[in-house]
Amino acid sequence: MAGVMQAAGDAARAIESISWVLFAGGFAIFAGVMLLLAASLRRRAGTVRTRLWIVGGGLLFPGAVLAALYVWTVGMTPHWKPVPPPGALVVAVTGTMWWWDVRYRDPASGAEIRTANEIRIPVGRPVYLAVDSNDVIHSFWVPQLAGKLDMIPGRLQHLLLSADRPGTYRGQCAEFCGEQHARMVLQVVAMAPADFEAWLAAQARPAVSTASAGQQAFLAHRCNACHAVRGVSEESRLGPDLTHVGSRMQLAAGSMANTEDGRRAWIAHVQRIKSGARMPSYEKLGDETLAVIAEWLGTLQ
Ligand code: HEC
Ligand SMILES: [Cu+2]
Repeated sequence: MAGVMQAAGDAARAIESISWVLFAGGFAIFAGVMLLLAASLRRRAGTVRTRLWIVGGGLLFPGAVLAALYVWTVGMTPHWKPVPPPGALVVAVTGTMWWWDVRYRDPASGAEIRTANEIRIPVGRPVYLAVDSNDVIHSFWVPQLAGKLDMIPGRLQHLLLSADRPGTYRGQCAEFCGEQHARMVLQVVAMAPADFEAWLAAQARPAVSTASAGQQAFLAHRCNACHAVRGVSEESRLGPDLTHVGSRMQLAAGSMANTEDGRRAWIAHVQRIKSGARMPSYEKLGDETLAVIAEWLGTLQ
């Protein structure tokens, strides 16, 4: 279980410590109250100093505890940073019903690199996420790395996180956003810095245009009306950028594994797999066409 209590970065670790203190403190106070209750039942009326207990236990004690928690947690909460700290990797993430559009800048050329549903980051380097939404309010939440941040249309917000060990950290939209909210999953993959640089350089390259039957079918059936494949077609942004779709682990925001069968099933039966998704089902293309498209998409590494 990859949850809040297995923090893998500073922002999440603050939340983990606060949670432990709240659990332990809450339990201790609950146990104390139960002991007092038991003791009070054994006393005879008139021997308890009511006023002392009301003022001390009912006002001063909770006041002191809450004030201390307030000072401690405010000090620990990561502060909002209007600009990225030096050396940070900047990544833009836009929530869309029901997937995640992810953009990087190519450090070599400054060009934009788009991908979807998967954010790769270098271990140990601060990552400054610029987060917003295309439609309704979503919420960015990768419990092992940081707290939640709402993704609000028309408002750019920032989240600073870092991973201190390599791994794949699951994220999930945490604000109900419509029928496929549950299938709005994202993966954050923390990699060794050199591996990350190599991955980013590969993502920066356009897809190699081939005269394959798969590419021809993709264009002939106007998949590019919604999907960009850099180097092949640069049209719409209504759907995820597919330039390097073959390099991703999962399809359609965690709906299925990114295998050839998975891609074929997805294209044919979108509305059965993720009903309401903003892409039509393409059973009508027939097995052979679906197979060549699925195969070609797999070559887009
Ligand atoms: C009307 C717009 C539209 C058209 C046309 C369209 N798609 Fe999509 N496609 C989408 C959207 C939106 C998603 C994201 C769905 C989701 O995850 O909720 C998507 C997701 C996908 C994915 C998964 C991508 C990922 O990163 O997980 C693949 C693969 C895909 N489409 C292939 C195709 C192919 C092949 C065609 C043509 C036969 C096609 N699409 C036509 C809108 C479209
Ligand atoms: Cu959601």
